[in-house]
Amino acid sequence: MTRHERDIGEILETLDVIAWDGPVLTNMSGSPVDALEDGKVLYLPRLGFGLSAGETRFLSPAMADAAAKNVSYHPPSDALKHALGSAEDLAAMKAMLRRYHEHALALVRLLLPQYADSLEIGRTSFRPAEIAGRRLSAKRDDTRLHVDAFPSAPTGGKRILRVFTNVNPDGKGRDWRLGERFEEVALAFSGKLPPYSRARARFLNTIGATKAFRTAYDHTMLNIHDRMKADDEYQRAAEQNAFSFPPGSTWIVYTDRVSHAAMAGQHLFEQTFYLPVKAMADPARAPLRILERVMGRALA
Ligand SMILES: O=C(O)CCC(=O)C(=O)O
Ligand SMILES: [Fe+2]
Repeated sequence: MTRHERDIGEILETLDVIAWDGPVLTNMSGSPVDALEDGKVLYLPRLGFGLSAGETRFLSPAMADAAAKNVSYHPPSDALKHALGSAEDLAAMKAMLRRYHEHALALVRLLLPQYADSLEIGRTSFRPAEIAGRRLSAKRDDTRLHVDAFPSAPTGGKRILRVFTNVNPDGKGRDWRLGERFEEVALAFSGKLPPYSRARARFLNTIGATKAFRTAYDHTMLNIHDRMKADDEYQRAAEQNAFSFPPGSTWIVYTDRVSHAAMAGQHLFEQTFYLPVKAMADPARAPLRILERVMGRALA
């Protein structure tokens, strides 16, 4: 089977933004929200995240605990996790992640003003470890094409919107693969799933294995995520485009809908947001609704 690519312009929508609070120069025909909801990646090639002279020392895998690999920050509670260093280092790292969070929030408010009142703030992460060559189980291996779905953090259908910025100081890109459209993914992987059990979902929630109740939607997405990653032939032969996001660039993507894999790269910032389906410009484009159409039943 020959592997197909799409024209990269069908996948990336490029916007010229050089400051986190604007202005935005674009010759896009539609709006940024339209492109995103349609499954495109908003690519901002000239929007970087500047580190101060003191912060560049954090560009080292030694700053994150070995098991987690990423430093994580929760803006609503101001809690920093998985960071290593002196009390002073931790305070400075926290301030750096907080600043990234504020920039990412300003950016989504600028580009996606219709979401401003409905966005929920998720975690901010700093990823100082090289991602190529890690040995992980298929399920945890983000070098395999997947749509995001997290075993312990069900969304109930809420969208997962993420902002990424490559801050690599040595000119190294963040090498991604971008896969086929979600409609195709849904057709390929939503058949013959293990049955959903509300009783099991309740149990998982009661014992704290999930942070919220795992709905039929979450069950479906998690199974699709795992099946995509486990399928070697799919990984090899599915339609996909390689793209390297250079240092000093930012991209925004609905990772619950866009099939993606991160192959190589080091030093990245990321901010996660959640958006209720009803806050979308067109809720019919949510994975929840697409899956319901493909599977012919309600999932929420
Ligand atoms: O670290 C990256 O470049 C992206 C990994 C990934 O799949 C994700 O964050 O959803
Ligand atoms: Fe992912």
